[in-house]
Amino acid sequence: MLNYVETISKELLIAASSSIQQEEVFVRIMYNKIEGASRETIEALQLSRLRETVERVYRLVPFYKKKFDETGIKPAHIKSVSDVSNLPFTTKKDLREHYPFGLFTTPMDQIVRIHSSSGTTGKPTVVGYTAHDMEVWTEVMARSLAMGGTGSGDIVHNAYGYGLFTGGLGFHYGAERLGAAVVPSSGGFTKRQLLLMKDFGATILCCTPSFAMHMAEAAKEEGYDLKADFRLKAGFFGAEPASKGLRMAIAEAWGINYHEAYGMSELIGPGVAASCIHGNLHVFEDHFLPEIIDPDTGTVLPDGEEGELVFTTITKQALPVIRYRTRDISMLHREPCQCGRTIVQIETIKGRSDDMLIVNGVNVFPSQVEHVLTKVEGLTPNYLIVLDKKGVLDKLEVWVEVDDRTFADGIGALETLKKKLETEMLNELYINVKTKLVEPKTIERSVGKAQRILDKRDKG
Ligand code: DLL
Repeated sequence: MLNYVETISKELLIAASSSIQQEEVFVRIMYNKIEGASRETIEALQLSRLRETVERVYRLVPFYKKKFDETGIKPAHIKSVSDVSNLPFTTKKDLREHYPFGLFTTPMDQIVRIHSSSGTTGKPTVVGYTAHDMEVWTEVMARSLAMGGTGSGDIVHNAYGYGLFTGGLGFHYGAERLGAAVVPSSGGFTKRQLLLMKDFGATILCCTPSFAMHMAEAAKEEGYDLKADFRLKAGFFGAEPASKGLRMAIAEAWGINYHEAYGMSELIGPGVAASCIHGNLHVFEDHFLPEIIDPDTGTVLPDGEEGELVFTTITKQALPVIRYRTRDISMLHREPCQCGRTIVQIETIKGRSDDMLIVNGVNVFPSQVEHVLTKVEGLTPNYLIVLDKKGVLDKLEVWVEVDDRTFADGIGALETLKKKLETEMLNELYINVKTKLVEPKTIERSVGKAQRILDKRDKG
């Protein structure tokens, strides 16, 4: 019987008629090789890369040397992949305290790119790439996009922001590597985006889930027929959490396969994990070593248990990070996927531990609220969570837009809908949530990451 890599190779080689196509096929086979490898092969590769990385940061970055010395850890102590859990954590605060380039391992003449995350307070987080880092990034982005069958002949409409944000340029390089034609449209200008997507015959859409939903709504308003006027077959959505309901609504509205893209600038940008045709989110663990920890104690948790994702980069040159605390809540799975990939899977991100709302002692993730909204007929996934104080108690209110039809049905229908929604919220979140149904198109849309929370509790 042919193994996974051989099956793919055979299928692709049969499909490839020209030599250029054959070359692309070989690139894809190379990418796929590690993704379907045995656990021993993956771990052997990870161990040698981990050792190199640990040795590198110990030798070149005083911050790491000091931290390792304080805990009595030496690079030579890394004997197996699981030994990574003996190393100290790195946090966003550490990056900020070494602003801008203090944790780089290379002199600036080897840096070819700098990105930075906006950050609402204080200094931004700055990340740098060597030429080799750019090559790794391009590879993992190509591998992400290949999960949706992207290749030459595809038109990739890239509506992630270009600039300091890693989304736009990350997807750009990956799509080009696969031989696809990229339309670098960046964010905003919804109507023009729709026009270009239709006229250029975009087959792949890349943007945040909230913007994908917004574009679907705008397209309907403009009188487009989403399935007949567009040629989209797949989309790569990420940079923010999206509930199952929202993911399904986007796939349904556009008539496409929904692929998720996960990553963060501190690790590389997008390209840390991507979901396959079966909807499983695979980590490119030949470059990023994941762990799940208890966010309060720092203890490593077993597969299948929910906690905070921690990553160690094992091929980065300019800015390797050791046990970086992402604050993202997820869990690991290692069962082989139907797609043939054996690389570890992460559960779709539930939210960030620092986004978790504590309402009168009960933990609530915005994604849970969104999940309820997408289950109730008559609502749109446009919402705002408003937190306030009433005396000593927290008050959580959800403002949500109703769809045009429900709005036209009048007060009676809205009252019934409101009651239904509040009951569903209580069942899902175990707290009383006040809801406010608002007119269609009254909640502000975002072109990048959506802002869903308004917390008024701290202010006076
Ligand atoms: O958002 C990189 C990216 C761009 C990923 C485009 C995917 C697509 P940062 O701006 O540094 O980088 O933000 C990283 O965004 O820690 C998560 O909290 C969140 N995030 C990213 N992808 C997902 C996702 C980019 N698929 C932070 N689901 C991360 C949920 C996500 N949250």
